[in-house]
Amino acid sequence: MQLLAYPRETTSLDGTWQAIPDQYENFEGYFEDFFGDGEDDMPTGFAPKPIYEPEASVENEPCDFNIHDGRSVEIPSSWGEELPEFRHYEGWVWFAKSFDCDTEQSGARSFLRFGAVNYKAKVWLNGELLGTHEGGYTPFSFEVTETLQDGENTIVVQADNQRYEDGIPNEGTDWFNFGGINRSVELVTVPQTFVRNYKVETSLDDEVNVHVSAWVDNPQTETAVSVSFPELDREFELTPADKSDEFTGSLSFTADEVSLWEPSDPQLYTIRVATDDDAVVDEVGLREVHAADGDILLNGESLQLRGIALHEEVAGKGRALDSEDVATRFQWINELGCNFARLAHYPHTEEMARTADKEGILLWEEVPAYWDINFGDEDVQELYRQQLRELIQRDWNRASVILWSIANETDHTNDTRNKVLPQMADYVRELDSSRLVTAACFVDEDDDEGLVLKDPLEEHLDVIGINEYHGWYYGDSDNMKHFQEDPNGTPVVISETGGGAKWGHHGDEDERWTEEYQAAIYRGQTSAVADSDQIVGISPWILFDFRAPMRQNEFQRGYNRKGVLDQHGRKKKAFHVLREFYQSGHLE
Ligand code: GCB
Repeated sequence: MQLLAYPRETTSLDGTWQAIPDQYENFEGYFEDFFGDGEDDMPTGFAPKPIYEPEASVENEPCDFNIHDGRSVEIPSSWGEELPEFRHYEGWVWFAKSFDCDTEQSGARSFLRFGAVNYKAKVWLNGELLGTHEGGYTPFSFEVTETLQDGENTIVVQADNQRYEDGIPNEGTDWFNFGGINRSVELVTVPQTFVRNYKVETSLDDEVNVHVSAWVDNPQTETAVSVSFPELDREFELTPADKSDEFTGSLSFTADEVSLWEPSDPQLYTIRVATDDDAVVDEVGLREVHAADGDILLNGESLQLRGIALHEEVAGKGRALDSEDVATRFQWINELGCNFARLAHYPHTEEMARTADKEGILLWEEVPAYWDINFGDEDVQELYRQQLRELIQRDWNRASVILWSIANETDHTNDTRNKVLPQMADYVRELDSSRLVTAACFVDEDDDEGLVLKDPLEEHLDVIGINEYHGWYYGDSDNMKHFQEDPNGTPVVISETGGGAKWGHHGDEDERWTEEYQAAIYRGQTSAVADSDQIVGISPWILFDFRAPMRQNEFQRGYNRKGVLDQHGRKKKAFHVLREFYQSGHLE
């Protein structure tokens, strides 16, 4: 179960770290040898200086790798932005940080938590290997109670951003592979018995029913778990469920006692989940989402999604967003008139969802199961489940998140994929049955039938995402008007549509790469979806231009130019077309 850190006071380990690139993967042996029996066998030229007992080092000993002698970098960051000479580097980088700890003062147990390290991480504390993690976008933590020392401590992280055939994503993506410790590192201290995670689910009948589960680490027979909503003046006890660490309970409010969370009124309430000597305090929205009769319903009312897709990227910073960057993104989203955003193609920083809760922006969140995943491999399937679990258990208390997406543009003629993706959809529902499951799929062109859905995954999804580029890669921009409504009546969201333009490049509407060409595509694409009953929303591709190594023509030069803003936030004409469409009332 994912350890929640945000509803607690934690000690930040962000700030200046040391970074040592290790392109030839030389140093792991020497680093490990230093702490083990192999110390004497180290080849002289590579021997690291002892790092915890400097007085033991031999004066003037040649040393090619010293964990304390790296380049200084600020964490969190993407290393290619911090160290421009490593802009295109994919490989190992060693990171180290020393910090002081007063173990008397800190809690009974301590955990080291990483918000995200792209792509693989191997972590040591004071020379002891804590463990490894794979997956570049989700948090992980290690218990360090026994390893943490009074006084100085040193964390060492080996980060590896190579792309792997059996990775998720695998080797090919249309986004830049920013390596590094891209999100915050924290020390979380807790009592012996503590609240590891909790989940709030709301369902509506005549009343507003709120079901709360809490996972307590190291529960004792006498452990009592209470939940309170101070603003609503309600408190209740949870009872142990069948699983030994889970406690559950429910309470109901009358409809006029609470304001349900919705985009136009994103009411949040304080929730406190506590054991005798521990408490997490958070803010949650109470709301119900489900799909029925071709609609997505929020609190029983059908929703139309006026959206935009975005990558997690800031020019000059890579994938390490700070609060100001998050605020800027929501400013753009609001200016467009959106009530919805697709956080593509991997879990973004958790601050995005926390801000979306406050701003009333509905979210689509996804894992990077993108294009060609090695679906048949059991380890890959396990990694897939792990990434889903880490995302879902991180964000399942965010009212803004309504859709979990399990895949993007995977091949629907691949039998293995068609066997595995339904299992992933089921797994998501096992973890969280209070949201909708989706995936971004293709629409097929059929001579007789027009545009139709032929993806067998459809029957396993609550909402179908369709990525279509009519007017850009193929066809006319308004071709989606030939979309054949699906007899199953599953709601459809156009999860991608759009075309490219270089900001400031002007010309005729039929001149590719001009802002005018892109704006004309947007006019066609939006008009085509405006009147379809089954299409209940769109999230055009994309809010801003982003780094993409496979885009290298004279207008692109390493950027995917499909943004309605460029990478600096400058508006293209399509921004205004989309804004006007959202103001027109077609998707109300
Ligand atoms: C897609 C992908 C997205 C690409 C986009 C494009 O369908 O899902 O990751 O960036 O097309 O620009 O072609």
